Amino acid sequence: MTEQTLFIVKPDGVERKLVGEIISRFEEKGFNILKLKMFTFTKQMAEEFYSVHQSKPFFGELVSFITSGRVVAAIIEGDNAIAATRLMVGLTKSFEAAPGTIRGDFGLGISDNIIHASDSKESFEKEVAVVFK
Ligand code: FUP
Repeated sequence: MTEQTLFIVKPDGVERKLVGEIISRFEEKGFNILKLKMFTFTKQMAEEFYSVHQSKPFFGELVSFITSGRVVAAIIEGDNAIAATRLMVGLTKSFEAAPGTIRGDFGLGISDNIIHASDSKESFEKEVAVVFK
């Protein structure tokens, strides 16, 4: 089933010059890139983007980290894009993410876990509305 999803290379990924490597992985996997955008989240955008986490103890840190520098957002398209992308990204805590995944190969952090990817069609639609408005 052809589907679209969104990923965002977070400020740590941009800072560490991993943008090209990460986009390459998705191209090599077979996805089409439909949109690309480099920008810096405002606090208001970040709070909206992460609103499902509003009540969590890590919300402040999450907003502060994602607004700390430039990010690169991509909308990609391919078969089972949402699930396939989540597999390529790896578990949330980078130190638990399997080798071969983006988080598993490039980091150890939790807030600074290099990349975000939509976890459902609903999240994708909500996130695109924030990022590509
Ligand atoms: P993921 O979908 O893997 O990006 O993870 P979540 O949606 O569960 O969490 C979103 C972001 O919140 C993570 F990227 C990092 C941050 N987070 C923490 O800082 N601490 C936690 O215990 C869980 C998530």
